[in-house]
Amino acid sequence: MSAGYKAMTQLSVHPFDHEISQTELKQRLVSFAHEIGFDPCRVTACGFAPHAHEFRNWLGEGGHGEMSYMERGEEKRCDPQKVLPGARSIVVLAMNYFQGGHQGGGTPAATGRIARYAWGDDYHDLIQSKLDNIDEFLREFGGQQKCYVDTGPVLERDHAAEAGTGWHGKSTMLINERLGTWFFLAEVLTTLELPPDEPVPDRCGTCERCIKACPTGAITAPHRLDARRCISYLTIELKGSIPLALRPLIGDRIFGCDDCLAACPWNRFAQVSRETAFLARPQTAGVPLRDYLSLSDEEFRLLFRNSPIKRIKRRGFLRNVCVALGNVGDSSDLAALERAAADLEPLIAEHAKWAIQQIRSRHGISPSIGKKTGLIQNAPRSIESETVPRRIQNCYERDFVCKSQTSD
Ligand code: B12
Ligand code: SF4
Ligand code: SF4
Repeated sequence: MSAGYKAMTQLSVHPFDHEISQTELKQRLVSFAHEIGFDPCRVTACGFAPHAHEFRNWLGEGGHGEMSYMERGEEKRCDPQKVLPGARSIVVLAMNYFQGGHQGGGTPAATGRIARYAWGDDYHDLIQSKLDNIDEFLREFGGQQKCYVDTGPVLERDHAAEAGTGWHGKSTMLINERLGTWFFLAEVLTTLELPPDEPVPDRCGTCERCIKACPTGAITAPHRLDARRCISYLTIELKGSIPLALRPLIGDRIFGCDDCLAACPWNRFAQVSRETAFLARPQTAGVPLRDYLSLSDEEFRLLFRNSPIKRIKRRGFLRNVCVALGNVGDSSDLAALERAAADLEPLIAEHAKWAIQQIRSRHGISPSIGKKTGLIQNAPRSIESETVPRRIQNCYERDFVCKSQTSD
């Protein structure tokens, strides 16, 4: 049980000893949610998703690409009663992850870009444990709950818009006038009836900056996103080969994409999150792209322990690194790419060969140069290529030292 929860229950009159009004229960819930790190916490009645029709059209057009879980959960996503029969309310929670500034170290072209949401620890684990606290809190008042963050069969943005957590931006991002777009959503479906909040007005106006900023044209019209073109989908969800035509448009992005978020003027008001777990990890700050290519499976797991990046495994991550190098790399990256072209994982090898071709044609390097001189195949590992494993070791050694010091 969290310290926050204990404090709240000590203050509260037990529900079975003393009836409290729905309004009072909601007030206590909101302050408890705030205390454990959520902001805002709002409520909507548990009804059919207002844009279920648009969601079904999106599936019908194949806008979800290979995300078959979206189809499997179709009925439940449209009707939350199918998720928790008898649910009366949906508590919508938001958690700010804005870190301020830019990812530390190096120039973006040399190091690759990772979407903000993945700079630090995995939000699923962190938020799920806080949702367990909310569940525990509501159980005290006789509620039965189902809690979700991202992975559940719920159209999260639809219910969040109903609760007034924000409005549906043209980028499809939910926008909150105080937080901008840099926040995660989570929902608690509950059998308790709580007073609903009001939706907020759409404040996009005539702006279309997100649509113009999208490098791949994935936002095909306001509120419509073709995931098959979205860099976030291509670098995270897609398991196989990245379509050739889209590779050059990915630029130096190696995990996710923030362009339509960064372009949104509502992010001018974003405040830095009070949750430090989302801060960028020192292990990956300023790592030259080519150095990632020397990671073994074990080193990859260590480097991205508790990070959202671990999900795509070494094969997916190195595939993305090859694409980024193909777009922004130069002749100094060829040696590392030649080694990756011989990787036992065919997905990595294929993307590395593509990257080599891109660099050669961009810099006018003849394919015979490396072969004749042996400069490329036999090139020693660059000094930097040793730094990733060393960084990992240093980090965990430091971690270990710090932990043992604090436990003294
Ligand atoms: C599948 C998915 C993806 C896919 C598809 C995204 C998409 N737009 O559909 C991909 C992999 C591309 C993706 C990318 C990202 N995702 Co995502 N994703 C999801 C997931 C699992 C489902 C989304 C979904 O249902 N899509 C189906 C389409 C039809 O729904 P939708 O795009 O949300 O559209 C809604 C509105 O646009 C509205 N609508 C439709 N038509 C119309 C018309 C009008 C006029 C209006 C007003 C509204 C409207 O209704 C739809 C249903 O609610 C949710 C979690 C969840 N369970 O909901 C997270 C989620 C949406 N993702 C999230 C994040 C953070 C991201 C990224 C920023 C990550 C990154 N940096 O790389 C990008 C942002 C890309 C973008 N512009 O959306 C957050 C968004 C938080 C927020 N503030 O909005 C969520 C909610 C996860 C979470 N729990 O925090 N994601
Ligand atoms: S996340 Fe990137 S690729 Fe996807 S819609 Fe937004 S700007 Fe386009
Ligand atoms: S960039 Fe403009 S149109 Fe796009 S979501 Fe933000 S305010 Fe709306």
